[in-house]
Amino acid sequence: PDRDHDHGAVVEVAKPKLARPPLYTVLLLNDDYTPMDFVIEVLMNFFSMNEEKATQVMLHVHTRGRGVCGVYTREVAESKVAQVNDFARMHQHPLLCTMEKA
Ligand code: TYC
Repeated sequence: PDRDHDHGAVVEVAKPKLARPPLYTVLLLNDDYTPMDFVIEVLMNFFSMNEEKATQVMLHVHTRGRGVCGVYTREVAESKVAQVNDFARMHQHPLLCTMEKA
């Protein structure tokens, strides 16, 4: 509380609280058919990973079943999921991208 200069009274100073937006994890799911190179291309082009990082994440998904592409606000996450799934379908691959609350 801040002291009021004239009267010594306690003055409540408004401190606007900015709530952090909820975050969402965007995930890739493994499947038996999508080529590894295609998954690497997706991770580089939609999630700004370099080739080394994209390869690591692709191999993690391949061996563990799912893996994290990134963490975003809801609207950005929804947009990534839609773009990746559209791109995969356009190339007739069954690759699935999904999101969940972080
Ligand atoms: N399992 C696929 C293969 O053996 C590769 C792959 C990796 C597919 C990650 C999807 O999200 C994926 N060709």
